[in-house]
Amino acid sequence: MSKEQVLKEIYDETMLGNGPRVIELTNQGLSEGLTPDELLFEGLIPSLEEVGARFERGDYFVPEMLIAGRAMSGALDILRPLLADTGAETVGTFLMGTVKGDVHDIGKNLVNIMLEGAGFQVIDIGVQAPPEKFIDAIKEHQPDIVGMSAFLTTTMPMFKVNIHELTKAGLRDQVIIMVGGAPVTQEYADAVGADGYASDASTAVRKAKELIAQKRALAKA
Ligand code: B1M
Repeated sequence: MSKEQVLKEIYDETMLGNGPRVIELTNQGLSEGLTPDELLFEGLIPSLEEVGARFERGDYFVPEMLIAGRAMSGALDILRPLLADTGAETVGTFLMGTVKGDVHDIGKNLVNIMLEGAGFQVIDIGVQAPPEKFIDAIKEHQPDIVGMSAFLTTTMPMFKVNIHELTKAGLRDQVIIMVGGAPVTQEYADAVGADGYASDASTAVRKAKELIAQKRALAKA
């Protein structure tokens, strides 16, 4: 099978939620010389984007989104060590969670993989994380950055709630706060008082490094 055929089939089978076949194709793609980035950005992610578009048009429903998401997660499990294996040194600690009320985690997991690959130690507190969970984890792990993901317009307001609760707990100034997720924008991040925003996983890594460098430079001055 050519590389193009593998990518096309990954796209189609992810959309159909055929998890075992997507895993098979991911392994086949790797053995035929496709890079993890190609599999991700030219096969898996475009497929989920189309799933979302079909859901919006009313052609797909929640079960179809669910099985497509599971198929993507299976492929990510294979790609995770390959994407993360850059031998980079630890550059900081990143605490990451999807906010309360939101179960989406594929995007968050992808950001985590890229962060790990860039040398961050990542602590993942999972999905539907209430403010108390962020607070307890900050106290326990003392991260440099707290990342919050929200994928629904109805859960984005949890950023503001979380930041308010962190401020009340006296923790706001100890950490850098980054937010992200499909409906989030730079304007929204500014409005809720976050320190940083990124639209995708690789930008998130760049932004995280930039924010840590700024904070360390300020601490030295
Ligand atoms: Co849901 N869902 N979903 N869904 N789902 C979306 C998000 C939606 C856009 C689909 C649509 O209508 N087009 C829509 C939200 C609309 C809105 O609010 N604007 C939607 C909806 C409505 C819902 C339900 C309400 C449906 C219902 O029940 N009626 C429901 C909500 C459940 C809940 O959370 N309470 C629901 C449920 C689900 C499933 C469980 C079935 C499943 C989730 C599976 C899982 O995550 N384990 C699911 C899926 C799969 C999707 C779509 C199809 C795919 C999401 C995804 O994984 N994308 C999605 C449509 C879409 O996004 N095209 C959709 C791929 C991923 C790599 O991209 O998540 O954007 P993304 O992550 C990116 C960036 O956002 C960024 O980097 C990531 C990697 O590049 N990023 C950050 C993420 N976090 C970051 C943090 C950062 C920085 C960057 O700093 C800290």
